[in-house]
Amino acid sequence: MATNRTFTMLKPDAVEKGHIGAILEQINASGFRIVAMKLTQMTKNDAETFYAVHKERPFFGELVEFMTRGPIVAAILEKENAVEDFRTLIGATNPEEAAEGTIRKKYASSVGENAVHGSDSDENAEIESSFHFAGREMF
Ligand code: ABT
Ligand code: MG
Repeated sequence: MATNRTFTMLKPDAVEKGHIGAILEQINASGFRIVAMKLTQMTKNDAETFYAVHKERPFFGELVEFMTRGPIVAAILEKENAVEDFRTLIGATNPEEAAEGTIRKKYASSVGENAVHGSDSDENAEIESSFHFAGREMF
């Protein structure tokens, strides 16, 4: 299996509740190497662009509102099979359906406020990483 990269955000709910350290600890313990990382806040325009695929969905307004309400931790992670393994580590979108021990099971409160993002394909990992980071910020 080739080493590749995925993109993650610790969302405003996780940051507000003080879970940055615990989540990064679990990410590191699961074998991911941090290649880029920063605390940042998305503007309304950023969130509308980042989540453009969900534009027609009924929850789009709330999603943009939520993702812009406070700072997030954006990061790029490297590991063998990074995209799939990170989705496994975070668990299902709805924390009630997330497996025991996953990040969403432990730290998410609802489908809307689900603590963490993980890219869903290698292609999206690339697009999302370059949305948030310049080349000189990736190591
Ligand atoms: P993300 O990692 O945020 O992309 O979540 P995931 O890929 O697991 O889930 P998708 B389906 O991509 O959801 C995107 C965001 O929309 C929110 N959402 C989703 C709702 O608020 N209500 C819903 O009914 C559904 C299906 C969850 C995701 N979160 N954010 N932020
Ligand atoms: Mg998604």
